Amino acid sequence: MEDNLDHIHQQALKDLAALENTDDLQDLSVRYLGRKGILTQFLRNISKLPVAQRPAAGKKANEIKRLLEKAFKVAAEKLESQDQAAEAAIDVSLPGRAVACGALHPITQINQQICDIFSNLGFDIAEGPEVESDYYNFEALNFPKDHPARDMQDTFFITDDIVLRTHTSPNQIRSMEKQSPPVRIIVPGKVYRCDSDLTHTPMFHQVEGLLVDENISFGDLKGILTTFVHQLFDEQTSLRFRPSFFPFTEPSAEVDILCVICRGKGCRVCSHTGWLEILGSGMVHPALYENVGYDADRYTGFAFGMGVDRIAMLKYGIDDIRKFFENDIRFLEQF
Ligand code: 2NL
Repeated sequence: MEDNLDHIHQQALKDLAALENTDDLQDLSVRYLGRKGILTQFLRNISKLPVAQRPAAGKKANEIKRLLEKAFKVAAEKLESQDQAAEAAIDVSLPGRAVACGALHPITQINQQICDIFSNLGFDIAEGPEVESDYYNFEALNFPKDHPARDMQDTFFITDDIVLRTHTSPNQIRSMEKQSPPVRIIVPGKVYRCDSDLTHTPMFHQVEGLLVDENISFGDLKGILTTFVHQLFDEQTSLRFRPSFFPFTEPSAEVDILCVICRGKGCRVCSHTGWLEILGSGMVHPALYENVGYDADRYTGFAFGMGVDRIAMLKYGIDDIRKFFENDIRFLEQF
């Protein structure tokens, strides 16, 4: 009988120790000490014991009841303070944490805008390798060996014959080798030149374009590039074509746009000229047609090239190109 009581006592203490919340404590209290609880039941049944056993059993049962009541009280206090600590750790009045949301890099955005404009004008997108042979990067583009024009490009050489492409033009050569005119392509991609300062990084992004067909004139070049500038900036952005030199075009022209900051009045960004240079262009040099097997008497065409990073700097008013590559989220989030 007394063993039985000890067993109830021990079991109750074990159950108490395993408790995790106040609701379960309530249930457990009812199970042992409630009106129909195990211990209460035991006390009631004492009257059915032989008379000699009753006083000892009653005494022991009451003592265990008292001990258990105390243990339940201690457990209740412990659980209560645990609940309070948990509530304090979670401040439900705080605003929720914002989910970090990624965005396209400003250069990617401008690159896509440029490609979209030319796609709508009927150009296909062509892409190719960043490691090129001397032939595709220079020779086929009418840079003769040892010609000083190669120095213009600050080339990274991998071997005497293999380079990091200094422009995306090698892909236009590959495209012309693969298909006959009409050719209308736009070639975006990373290019490499050994140059580094406020406005130059050793890797930058270029978009070049090429259109070859019968009866293509410098007027077509001006028309396409004017439409492009008006769509990328706005209709009020005038263009100016200045004579220039590239080995792969003849004649060649550099294209300036009216300064997007001061609208021609003169400011720091345009070095007080009122104009900003944004692309190089020209009529494809006939020597290139020889190299790709086109009939230079039948076909003419124009080509152009622009630096995406430089255009992104102008559009967003950024004065240090290196900001694009530092991956500072506070800078990148603004676009
Ligand atoms: C610039 C100048 C230019 C081209 C790139 C080209 C390509 C072929 C044939 C002829 Cl396959 N031309 N590309 C033409 C003129 C200028 O880029 O300042 N780029 C940042």
